[in-house]
Amino acid sequence: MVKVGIVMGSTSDKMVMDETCKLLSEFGIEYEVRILSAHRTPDEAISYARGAYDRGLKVLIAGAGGAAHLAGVLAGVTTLPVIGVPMSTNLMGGLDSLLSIVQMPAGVPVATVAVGKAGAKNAAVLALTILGLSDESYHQKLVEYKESMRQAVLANNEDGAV
Ligand code: RP5
Repeated sequence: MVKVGIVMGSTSDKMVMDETCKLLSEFGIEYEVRILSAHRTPDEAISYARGAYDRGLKVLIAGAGGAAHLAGVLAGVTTLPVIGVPMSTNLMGGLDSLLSIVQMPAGVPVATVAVGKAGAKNAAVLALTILGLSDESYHQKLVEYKESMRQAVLANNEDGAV
């Protein structure tokens, strides 16, 4: 059953948001992807977010860049947690995207992750964390993921590795 809805403002966001998809697949989390824009297809973006809870989705992830209003618009019409992924842009490396997503008014949070691919990966990890609160199998995946990161870092200190 699909648990996570990934929405991106443009196909130009796809290369970055593929990182979210890859990691969700690794975690065994079913997801769906939509290209919907807060500016170019506002009605469809809002309608998608409005129906997401009733369709059984648990988390929405929105990737957008520039005047990145997508995550905020989705958050305005859903009770699901919304994670925002800012795209890198030519303006100060994506600071425009980051501020557009993170600076939400009180009462309408968007869980904003880092700009670019690191953020796209963290959106998947955060989705796993949220799902893990009510499903032990996802929690176990998170425990294993963290342990594998720990092992990978420590391996750098083995004889001859550095
Ligand atoms: C945003 O505008 C999209 O999320 C994308 O990051 C940015 C540029 O979109 P394109 O002009 O490349 O379609 O809405």
